[in-house]
Amino acid sequence: MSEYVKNLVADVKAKNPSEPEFHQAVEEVVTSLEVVLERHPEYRANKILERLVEPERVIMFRVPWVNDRGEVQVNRGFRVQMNSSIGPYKGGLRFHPSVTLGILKFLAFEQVFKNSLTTLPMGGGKGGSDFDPKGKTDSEIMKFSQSFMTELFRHVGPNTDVPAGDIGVGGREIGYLFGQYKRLSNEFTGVLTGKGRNWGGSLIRPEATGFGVVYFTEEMLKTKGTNFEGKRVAVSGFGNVAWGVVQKINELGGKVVTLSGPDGYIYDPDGVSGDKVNFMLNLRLSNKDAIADYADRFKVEFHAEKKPWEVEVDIAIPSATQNEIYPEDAKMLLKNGCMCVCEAANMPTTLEATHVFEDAGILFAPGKAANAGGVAVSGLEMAQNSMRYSWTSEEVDQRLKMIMKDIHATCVTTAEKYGAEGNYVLGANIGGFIKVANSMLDQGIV
Ligand code: 2IT
Repeated sequence: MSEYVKNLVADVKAKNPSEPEFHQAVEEVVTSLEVVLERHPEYRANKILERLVEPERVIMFRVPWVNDRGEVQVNRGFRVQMNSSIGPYKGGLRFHPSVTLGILKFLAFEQVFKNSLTTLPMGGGKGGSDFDPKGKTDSEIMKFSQSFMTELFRHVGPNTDVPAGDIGVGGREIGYLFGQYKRLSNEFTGVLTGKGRNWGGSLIRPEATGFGVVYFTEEMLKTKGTNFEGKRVAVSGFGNVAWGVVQKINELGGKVVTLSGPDGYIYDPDGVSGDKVNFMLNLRLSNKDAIADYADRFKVEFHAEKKPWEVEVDIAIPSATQNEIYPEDAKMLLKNGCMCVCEAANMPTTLEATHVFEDAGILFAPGKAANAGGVAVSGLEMAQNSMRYSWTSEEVDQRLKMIMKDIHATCVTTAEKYGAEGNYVLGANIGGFIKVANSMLDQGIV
């Protein structure tokens, strides 16, 4: 690491204590950027990196609401507006008890590069709350979402900041948030993406993250002359992203043999297909945040408190949350012959585990490239809303496929250009960075 990058990372740590995930995301990106900084002194001279690690704006607010028993509840709400150099802030909302400012800053930071990679004009942001949907009733989720939007509405808008879903926020929550925004602003507008298909949502948005990940993985496999046919795949999570991943892998002839939740993982040697895929959707809607019911229902193995990375598979697609693959998990995957790891979640692999994969030379793609299909179709939803028009599923899917191919090509050619052939982490970080950095240069010191 150069002195400059070392000092930059040290400054970020000193200035943002107790935000380890943010430090991790920054360290990964700026380390990849060293070669670019050498070739382009103007980035350093204009303090592009120092500006990138400082959010343009952070909004924190109280979210008071009343539960079904009449008790007053107080949660914390956030929106991190990270960077708007290439478009309005864009990024999801996460409702989960683990949400802190640091978690959202890491996600917003990642989102800046991810959105740049999509080829669409979107800046980066992220928001959410420490609200725990687990065990809540539908009416409690509605009341919370309405209170959350009662403050957020003054900070967002179709040309300012366009939130969407993330963990704990799906079509149902987006509906409640949208209803409240419309009521407060007296405007029917594309302020959120992931909307219902009857009221401005894009077809394929619910599946887009998962489908995009699989299209990206297909491109990676192609570089090794292979495909999904007959491949065994370990998937973690069971939510919206995993659901899209499973569907598309089935279509392409692969077999998903694991799913996981905070309670453990299930091993289904016959593959998650048919009715089992619909079952996943109902599990998420049940607000139980557990996978054990799948094992009961379909009579398969359940491994309590364990992660799926101990199963013998060809491909691993972590689709749950950050930091779920540690070096020991990475080594286990390699030992069992895994040849490709594609991140569907945001930063599911620790820095150390990433190095294990890199040293082994297997195919490894970072989330900011591989899972960009979700936000890409959000961008397409914004385009359709602006036109007051909607495209067919085929049209949206076709565009999604093209975008994922583009992102893959950007990663591959950028890595080659900077002397790191096959390094998707470097390719994605540099590829995402250049467009944002040049736009910042164009727009002056702001
Ligand atoms: O992590 C992500 O890219 C998302 N949660 C989707 C963001 C979006 O605006 O669609």
